Amino acid sequence: MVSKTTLELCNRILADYDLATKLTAEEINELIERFIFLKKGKPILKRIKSGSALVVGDIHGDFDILKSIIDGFTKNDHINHLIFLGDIVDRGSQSIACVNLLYALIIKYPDRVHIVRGNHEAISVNSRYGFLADIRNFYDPSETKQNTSNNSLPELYVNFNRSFGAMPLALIHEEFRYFFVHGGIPIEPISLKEINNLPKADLLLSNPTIKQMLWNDPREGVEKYSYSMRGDGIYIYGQEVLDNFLKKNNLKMIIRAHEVIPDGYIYLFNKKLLSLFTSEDFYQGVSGKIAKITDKGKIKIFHPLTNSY
Ligand SMILES: [Mn+2]
Repeated sequence: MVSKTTLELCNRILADYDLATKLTAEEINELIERFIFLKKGKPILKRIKSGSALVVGDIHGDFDILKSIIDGFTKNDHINHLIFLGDIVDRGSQSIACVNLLYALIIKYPDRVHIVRGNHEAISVNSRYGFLADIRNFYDPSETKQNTSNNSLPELYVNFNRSFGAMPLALIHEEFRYFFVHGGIPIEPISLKEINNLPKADLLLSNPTIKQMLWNDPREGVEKYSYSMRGDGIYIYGQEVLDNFLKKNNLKMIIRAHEVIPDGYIYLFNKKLLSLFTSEDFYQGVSGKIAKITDKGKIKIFHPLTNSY
C-alpha cells in the first residue's frame, strides 16, 4: 500500500507537473523510498503480458519533453503502458525534476509505467555528466558546476542512486515478443532466464553482462561484434549476435535507446531493432521521437509534442 501522504504528494505533482521542480529534500526522499519499496524484490527482467504502449528513449533532463509525454499518456486511456528506456538524468538542465515527476507517475501507476535502467543511472557516469552537480546545486545554489572540490556525496545523490539500482534491467512484452533495454544485448549468447538471474542493485556495474546491456551499441555491417570506443568491456553487436539472441529467446525485436540520433529514431537489421532518442534539451538539431505500439503490435513513430497519441 502507498501511504496516504505519498499518494497525495504524487497526485499534487501529477496535477501540476512544475511542482516537481520545487520539492523539498524531504518530499524527494519520500518519492525515492516509495520507488525503492515498489521495485525491491521484483525481477530484474520485468514482464508485461499484453496491451498497447508508448516507448520513450533517453530523456537526459529534458523536463519539457517529459511533461508532454506524460500528458499524452494520462489523457489517452487507450494507451495501456508507458515504457522508459533509461538515461533520465545528466546532460540536460532538469535531471532532478525529471526523476521526481517520473517517480510520482510510477508510484501512481506501478503496473502501467515502466522504466529500465540506463548507463547514466549509475554513479560512475552520473557523478561526471551533470546529475551530481545538479544535486550539489540543489543544496547550495552558490555551488557551480565547475566546483568539484567537495568530495562527500550528498544524501539525495546517494539515495537517488540506490533507487537507480532498484530499477529492472530489461522488459519484455510477452504477447508481441518485444525486448526493451537501454543499450542492447551482450555478445555472449544469453537466455531470458539467465538475464533474470543477474544480480539486481549492482550500483557499480561490476557484472560484465549488466554493463554490456546498459552500454553496448548495434551496428549494421558488423558480423559478430567489435570493440567499442565507449570503453573497456563495451562492445558493438552485429547481425549474428542479434539474430542468435532473438532466436534463442523467441523474440521478434529489440527496442533500445542510448545513441543520439538526429531524427530521434532508426530501424536496423531489417526492422529487428529500433533505436530511439527523445531528449532535445542538450542536443542541438535533434528531433526527439517516441514510439507507439498499438494493441495489434504495430509501431508508429512521432514527435512527443505532436498530437499523435
Ligand atoms: Mn545511454
